[in-house]
Amino acid sequence: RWMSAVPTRLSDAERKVALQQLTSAWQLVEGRDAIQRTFQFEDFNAAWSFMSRTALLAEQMNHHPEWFNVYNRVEVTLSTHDCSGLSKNDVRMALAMNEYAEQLA
Ligand code: H2B
Repeated sequence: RWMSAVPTRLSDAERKVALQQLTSAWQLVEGRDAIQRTFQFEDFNAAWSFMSRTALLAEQMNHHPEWFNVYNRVEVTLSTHDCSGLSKNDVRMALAMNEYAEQLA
C-alpha cells in the first residue's frame, strides 16, 4: 500500500465548523483532543453490521476508530494519533458513521 500523507490537526476554526456539522451527538472528549459518540441499535446484528461497514471504510482510509461494543451499543472515540489530535479523517469518519447508523435505524 502507498504511504499516505500524514494528517494535520484541525485549527480551532475548522474544529468549530466540524463539530457543528457533526451535530451534538458527537462530543469533545474531556482532557483529550478526540470526539466521542455512542450509537444504539435495534440489536447486536445491526450493531455488528454498522461495525462491519465502518471497518471497510477504516481500512480504505487507513484511519481506525477506538470503539467498544456490548450487544446493541457501540461507543466510538475518534482521534488521529499521527497528529495527536483531530484531523479531517476524524470528521470524515464521523460523518460516514452517522450515515451508516441512519441507514441501519
Ligand atoms: N488511525 C487513527 N485513528 N489515527 C491514526 O493516526 C492512524 C490510524 N494512523 N490508523 C495510521 C493507522 C498509521 O498508524 C499507520 C502506520 O498508517
